[in-house]
Amino acid sequence: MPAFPDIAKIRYEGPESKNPLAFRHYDENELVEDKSMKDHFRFSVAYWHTMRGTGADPFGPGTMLRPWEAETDSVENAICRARVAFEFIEKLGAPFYCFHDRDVAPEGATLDESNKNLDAVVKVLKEEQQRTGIKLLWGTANLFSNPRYTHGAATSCNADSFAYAAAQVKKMLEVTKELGGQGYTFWGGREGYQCIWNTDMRREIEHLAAFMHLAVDYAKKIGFTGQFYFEPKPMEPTKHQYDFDSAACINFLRAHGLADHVKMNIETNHATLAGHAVEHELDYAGSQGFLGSVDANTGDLLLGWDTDQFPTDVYLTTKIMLMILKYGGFTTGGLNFDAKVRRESFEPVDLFHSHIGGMDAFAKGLKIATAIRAGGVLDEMVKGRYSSWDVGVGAEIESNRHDFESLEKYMLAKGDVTPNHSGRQELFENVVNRYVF
Ligand code: XUL
Ligand code: CO
Repeated sequence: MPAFPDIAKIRYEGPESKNPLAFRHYDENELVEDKSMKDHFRFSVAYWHTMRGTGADPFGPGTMLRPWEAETDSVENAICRARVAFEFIEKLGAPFYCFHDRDVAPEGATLDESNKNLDAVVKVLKEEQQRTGIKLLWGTANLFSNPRYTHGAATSCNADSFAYAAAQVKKMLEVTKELGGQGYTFWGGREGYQCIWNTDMRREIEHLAAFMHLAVDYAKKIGFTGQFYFEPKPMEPTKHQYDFDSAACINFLRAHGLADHVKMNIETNHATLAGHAVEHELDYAGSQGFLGSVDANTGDLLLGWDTDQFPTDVYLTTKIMLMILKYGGFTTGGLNFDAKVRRESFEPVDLFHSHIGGMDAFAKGLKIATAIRAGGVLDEMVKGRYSSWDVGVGAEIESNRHDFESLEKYMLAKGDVTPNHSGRQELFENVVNRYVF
């Protein structure tokens, strides 16, 4: 019995289409800069939101109508849900999905039972992957929901929490390898603290690094060659998360010998919570050689928490795609919709509307981004702004031909700095808008 009997495969119908269950801009086969849209985006569905989101919030219980869900969270129900997930992803036409261990299979009474539950569902996920050709973008482990992680996992004051988390990640690395997953994501969950008085920060950060090294070592041991990612998030659930933003994460990776093994998974809403724009986070990670993957969503700028909404703003998707293209496009990574439908959007069809809207917004953003690149005006203007570095003293400094004494001599002879170029921010904004409308 299909879970979405009235919904056929979502097709591209073009910009004039009024069909709410069709793409207007996302045509997976269309070539843009010599690459199909499908390969540019590598869209992924997040199992935890799309299949497990209930719509619960701090003020009330879940609202989602999901006729395929049974009352109890059994392995049988998890298997039925996995089949529904693949019906959904296949009809949507997304090539990838992502999940945490506890999203796909219920936690058992013991670690051993949890592992067996996971194995039973993974068998079905593998079957469904083979049937549909849908692939696993990355796997991860839920190291934050169970009360055993109240103080965090790798950064907990309780060494047993670290050990339990290690066992969970060990299992998920095996599962991710079994499913041909192209990556593995560390998201801090509760890796941070609430109160400085009860916290040994140096020790906690060293434990986090040790944990990642153990994961890298185990991946090597079992032959898992996927890319590791670290996902920054500045707050929620703890007040001070150690993985605050790209800069903090990259510093941590470099300081602890992890730079060759781990790249960044940048999420829009997490960037906003850090007081950054996502393009800042992407440019920072990309310019440092750490850009790996993207959790595509958006936050509500008036609410100020992690609302995980579907992205529909073409300025946002244009900026993201400009950065992805600037750094050479995805290799192992992709655009994972770490986004959920609103509590009020409780019907199954809303899952389609939300993903279709996000995919179309990215398709339009990609087209605008490639037009900006092809036009070349923006690049030329940026280059012009830095032209003092292309000749004379600028070029000499860049090629290490100066020291403080020679620069002092140069300035004593020259006298003072003459302001050269206006920043022309308004003109830059207008140039971008030429391509948007
Ligand atoms: C939480 C979040 C996670 C990670 C994966 O805010 O973004 O779902 O993406 O653990
Ligand atoms: Co995320």
